[in-house]
Amino acid sequence: MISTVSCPAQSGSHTVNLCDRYCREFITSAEEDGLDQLLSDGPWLRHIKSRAQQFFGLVYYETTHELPALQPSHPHAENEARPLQDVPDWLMQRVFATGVFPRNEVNQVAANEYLDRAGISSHVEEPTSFGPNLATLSMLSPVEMTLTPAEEDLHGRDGLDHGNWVKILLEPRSLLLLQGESRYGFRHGIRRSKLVRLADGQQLRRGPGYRRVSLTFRELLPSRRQLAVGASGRPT
Ligand SMILES: O=C(O)CCC(=O)C(=O)O
Repeated sequence: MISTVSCPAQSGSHTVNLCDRYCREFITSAEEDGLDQLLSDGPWLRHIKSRAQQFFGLVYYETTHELPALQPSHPHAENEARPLQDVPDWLMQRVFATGVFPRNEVNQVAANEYLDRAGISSHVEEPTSFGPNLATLSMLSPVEMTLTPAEEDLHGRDGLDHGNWVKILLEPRSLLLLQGESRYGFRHGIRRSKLVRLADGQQLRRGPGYRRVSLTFRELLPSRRQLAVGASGRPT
C-alpha cells in the first residue's frame, strides 16, 4: 500500500530515507469529503494565531510557553476534545495497517486547518511529549513540507533561506509517516511560501481561498506538560 517518493531525498550533505514513508491516494476523494464534513461538525479551536485546530482523543499542543487550554490535565481536556471514536474506524484501521504504530498506540488525532499562506514552524516533536511514531494525512490542497537537519541553525523563527533541507510535496489524500531518523534527526515544518511546486512541474499559488487540512496521528506520553486549569483558565 505504501509507495515511494524521491528515495533517498537529498538535503545539502544529508539524505533522509523516505522509502516506504509516503503513500499517495491513501484515501479516496469520497473519503476525503466525508472527513472534511466530520471536521465541519467542529468545534475548531482558535488558541493559536496561525491555524485552527481540532483534537480527537487527548488535547495537547506543544509550545515553548505554558498554554493551559492546549496542555490541560484531565478532566479539563474533555471539554475541548472530541472522542477518539469519532475518527472513523476504517481510517484508524488503515493507518494501523501501515505498521507505523506497532502497538496501535495512537491516543490523539490532531486536525490542523491552513488557510491562505498559513504554515507551521519547523520543529522536532518533543520526545518527552510524543511517542516515536507519527503519521500525517493531507487533505484538500497540496503543500510542501520542509525537513531540515535538526542540527541546522534556523536563524530565527521563519528561518533563513539556507537551502539545507528536503522538501516533500504532500498531496491531498496522501499519508506521510515520520519515525526514526526522519522523526528525530530532522525538523519538519511548513513555510509561508506563496508557491507550491507540484509533481507535474506546475506551481500552485497559495493565497485567499487556499485551504489545506491535515490529520496527525500521534501517541502522547504522560511526561508531556499537563497544567491544572482554574476557573480563570489560568494554570493553578
Ligand atoms: O499539517 C501537517 O501535515 C503537519 C502537522 C505537524 O507538523 C504537527 O502538528 O506537529
